Amino acid sequence: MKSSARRALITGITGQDGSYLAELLVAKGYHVHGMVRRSSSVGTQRIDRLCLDSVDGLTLHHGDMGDAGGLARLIREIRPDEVYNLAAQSHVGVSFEQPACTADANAFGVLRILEAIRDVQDAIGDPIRFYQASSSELFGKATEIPQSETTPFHPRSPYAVSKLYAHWITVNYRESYGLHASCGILFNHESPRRGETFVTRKITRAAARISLGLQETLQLGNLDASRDWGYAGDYVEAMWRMLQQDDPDDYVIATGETHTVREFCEHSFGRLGMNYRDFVEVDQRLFRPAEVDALLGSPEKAFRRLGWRPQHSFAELVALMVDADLELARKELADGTGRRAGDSPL
Ligand code: NAP
Ligand code: G4F
Repeated sequence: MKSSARRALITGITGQDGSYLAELLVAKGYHVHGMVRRSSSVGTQRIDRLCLDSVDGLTLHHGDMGDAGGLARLIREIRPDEVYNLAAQSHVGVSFEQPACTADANAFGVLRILEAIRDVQDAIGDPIRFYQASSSELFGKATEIPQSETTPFHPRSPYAVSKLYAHWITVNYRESYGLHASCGILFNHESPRRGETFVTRKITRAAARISLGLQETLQLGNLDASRDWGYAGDYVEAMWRMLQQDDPDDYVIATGETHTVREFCEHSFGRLGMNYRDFVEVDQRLFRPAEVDALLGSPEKAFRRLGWRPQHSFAELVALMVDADLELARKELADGTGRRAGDSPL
């Protein structure tokens, strides 16, 4: 029996985007089902507040992108109206160290979900709309500036190659079986909930800790890479809008502005009255075997068709991340929990 509330399944609900999307969908009256993988320690911090606030609007299930049977059972039991596939080994640098497990979760995991959706849809007749988290990493060694939906792909990492398969298998299931399946080609998006080993969060966390004497230096790799950085809270709205369209399609989601890692450092340390040059050290071990030098998105199609616009500027993004990390660092100082050893070497 289907209840009247629309049902959404989010894989990767414990991640940065999953937590913002879950909040958005619960606020819109959805019943959200979140897939969580089993871990030796609980990893649901980003959705803890939501779990407390929306007892009736959120149900968590165990599942893993590697487990085809479990994914199929979940979709059969939940019978979601919408599936948002956000689960992935999402760190580009780590994908060079773990290419096979990256491919299994990010590429074949998507195939497993698409197969499950196809089977359930055929059996029950109700359409299930599907969102795939594609990435600007697909453009890699980009042949056009800015990059749009028609720019050729040239992936530069095992992560990007896995996302390339995921992207094309989603397009293929749309064309072959008529699935309402859309890919959001999202450029980098950040927030205070960003994982601590991605460069933006690594910088804002370190700047805050250094300003309070909890850390002395920050080791980074390539400072000259540039990215089109937006705010994650804005980007999940675009995901939802894609699935509300009559016809499925693929969309670039970006701000249309690019900044270097060096500029991100300047702004972050500058907000706390410091010069990044006094604290940042370049560590050759943090360079990647193949780099994506520059990314800049053209979100024109999303502006026109989805009516979507980013709501936060680059300066606002840096400010909200630095301020949140300063609050966290103050708490660490007060609790005595700050790690004196400093930043993660990753
Ligand atoms: P994230 O914070 O790293 O979250 C990834 C999520 O996937 C986590 O919930 C993680 O669970 C889960 N996961 C990883 N491997 C899994 C597996 N084998 N089975 C089940 N769940 C698994 O990533 P994000 O920044 O929110 O990004 C969301 C999605 O968008 C990802 O697919 C990413 O590749 C893609 N994307 C991100 C960006 C960006 O700038 N953020 C841009 C383009 C595309 P745990 O909590 O247990 O680790
Ligand atoms: O923050 P990053 O690790 O993000 P990257 O590689 O752009 O990937 C993120 O965005 C993609 C969208 O384009 C997503 F698909 C993906 O899932 C992920 O969310 O690195 C950004 C840049 C790179 O050029 C990297 O070489 O920063 C450079 N960088 C310099 N020093 C560093 C560091 N990156 C990390 N993680 N750590 C460093 O110390």
